Amino acid sequence: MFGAVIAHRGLLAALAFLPMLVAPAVAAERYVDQHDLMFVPTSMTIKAGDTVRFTDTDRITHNITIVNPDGSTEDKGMSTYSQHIVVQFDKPGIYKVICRIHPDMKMTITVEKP
Ligand SMILES: [Cu+2]
Repeated sequence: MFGAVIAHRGLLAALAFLPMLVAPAVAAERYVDQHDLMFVPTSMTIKAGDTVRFTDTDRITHNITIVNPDGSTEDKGMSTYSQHIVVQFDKPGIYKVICRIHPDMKMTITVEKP
């Protein structure tokens, strides 16, 4: 009986680790600055499911608008100095990121299959 309890606990311990063994790679967070009226960097390649943290390091207000691969847009809002906006990219494709306030600010994010 005692041995059975020990074995049971061992099985539970093994099951607890199972998700770590079978789970896909954890999504990464990548970083982009809005600096000197530019996105830095101006392009990056990420995996589907990753998030990108856009940080406004200018002392002015910027906007984050995502242009999806199909041309539709999603306005993610405004940021001011030191604030950030986090966007998750779930589907593969080529996305543009623009600032509605400063038309010259743009970057490309290529999202690959995970
Ligand atoms: Cu801007």
